[in-house]
Amino acid sequence: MKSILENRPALAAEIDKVAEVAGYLWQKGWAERNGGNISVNVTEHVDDEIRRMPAISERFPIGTVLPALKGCYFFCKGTNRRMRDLARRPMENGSVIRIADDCASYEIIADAAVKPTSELAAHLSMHAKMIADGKGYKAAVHTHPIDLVAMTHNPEFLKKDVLTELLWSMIPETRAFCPKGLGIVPYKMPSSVELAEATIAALEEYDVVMWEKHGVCAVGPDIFEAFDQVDVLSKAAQIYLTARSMGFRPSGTTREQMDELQRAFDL
Ligand code: 2HA
Ligand code: ZN
Repeated sequence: MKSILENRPALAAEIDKVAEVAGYLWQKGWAERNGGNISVNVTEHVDDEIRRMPAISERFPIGTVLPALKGCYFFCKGTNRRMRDLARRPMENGSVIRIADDCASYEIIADAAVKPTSELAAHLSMHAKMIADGKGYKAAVHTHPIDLVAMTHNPEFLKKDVLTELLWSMIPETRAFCPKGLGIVPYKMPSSVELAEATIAALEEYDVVMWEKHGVCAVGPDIFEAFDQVDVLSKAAQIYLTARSMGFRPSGTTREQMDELQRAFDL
């Protein structure tokens, strides 16, 4: 069977990036079994031939109505699929979906009838928010970084911006490359619409959002940028945990040092 990627180098390049990041998530230990998911808005790569492609699945409800997604197409990791398999064979472990005109349902169009991620409501809600924001963001990742998830088991770190300030103070790059910090979403049932709604509310202020005792979500212009933000935050968490395991509380950079950085980089 002909792949949708054939003779579409720009679309194929986006899927290559997804596969590369899927490999990183596995290597980092953030993607046990089917843990985590990736989605990319690929509408800009859609031509008339793709628009005419018949559905290869029934129509499934999203669980919520997202008018901003009318006419949009997404590549999504498949539900119950492993990140490490997505890395090697993206089109067998993910699929391209088309949002139906009712903006409340979708159908799969290529390459195989792989049903998308169980967190589809959250992913598509994030994409609707990204379109509304108009900043050209196209990618969303949800993953389970050990260090950051562990930190959410401390109620102190769930208070607004406590974790952000701590992570910023561990290494200057965190302040520079994750300037909005880390939003916190209190625990909600995985895959629920409530989790999706709380996530997009938190994205008003942040590009990376922590789901208490579950994982992170990050958005960005492409999947590399979304991944980088989680990577930077996880590095800061590692520095904190390494210092604690050496038996001391890290002093952290001072508020003055952070403010100096903010001015220098216009953050
Ligand atoms: O896709 O991570 O939150 C598996 C998950 C659900
Ligand atoms: Zn998860």
